[in-house]
Amino acid sequence: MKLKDFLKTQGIDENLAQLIMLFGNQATDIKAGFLSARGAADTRNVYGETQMALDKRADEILIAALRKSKLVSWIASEEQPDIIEVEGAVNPFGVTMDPLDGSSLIDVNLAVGTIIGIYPGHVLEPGNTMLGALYILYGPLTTLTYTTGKGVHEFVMDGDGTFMLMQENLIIPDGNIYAPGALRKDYLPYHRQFIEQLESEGYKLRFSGSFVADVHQILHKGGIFTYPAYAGKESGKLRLLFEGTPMGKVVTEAGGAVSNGTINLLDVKPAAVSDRTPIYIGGRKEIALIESIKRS
Ligand code: AFP
Repeated sequence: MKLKDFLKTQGIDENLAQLIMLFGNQATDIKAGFLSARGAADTRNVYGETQMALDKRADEILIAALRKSKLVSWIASEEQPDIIEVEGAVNPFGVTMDPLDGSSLIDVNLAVGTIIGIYPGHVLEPGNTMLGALYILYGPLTTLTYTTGKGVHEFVMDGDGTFMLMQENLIIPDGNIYAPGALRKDYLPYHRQFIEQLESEGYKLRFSGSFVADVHQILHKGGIFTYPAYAGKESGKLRLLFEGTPMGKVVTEAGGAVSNGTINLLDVKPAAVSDRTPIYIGGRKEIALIESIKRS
């Protein structure tokens, strides 16, 4: 079944369905850049990181499509210094986007992706207020995984650029994969204890450098991704709004959980779009373990 037809069966708001389609419809254009827009751009983003040409291209494609559609009032992009307000928007939605997560892997042809969070209004709200979230993964296959709070559903792009249903009502299984970000020498004591416990239980390491791809793997195989607070970066590295909450929403709706090590990440109210956070995302069992170790 096509994404468009599937969305009709879900009884969700028409504007929300159109918005999900809009993101899916940009995937072919973004993918075309993998051949034509490789390498670094000569600019840096708000975090001081070198932007890849494809980061900028994906950002421009998505912002242009959103502005044209007038489907959202607010756009917060990891590649933009400020929240963009859309003139004449037809509804009050806000979106957060990481146009191309894992962009340091473009040059080596590993999976990267687009991460989107959808809010009923302004985006500086806790993740648990989100209307939905989705990500598009550009791997050997291009897939789109979304939730609007009615299950997590996955689609695959066919040869014509149409997303076709691949798996309905995804549920994260029990698993034994761990994807640990940061350097071991910088681990804080509670995090070291957590990782050592996973290792003693035989968890296998899988970490690519692309959060969206690593979490996708955890969603399908179970286990945990973590990019913790660490010595020198006690606020963590990953972005709350662009990475943590949207992927957290997807994994939570699939029966998993997301935490900053202390509380559910979806309960955290951002102070600024640039907020960073420690993150633990994956199975409920593993999230309960880190929270209990950190409390003790
Ligand atoms: P980019 O989109 O700038 O490549 O950032 C990737 C990322 O935010 C996340 O996708 C990875 O899990 C993490 O950084 C990898 O960080 P390290 O390079 O420090 O392992």
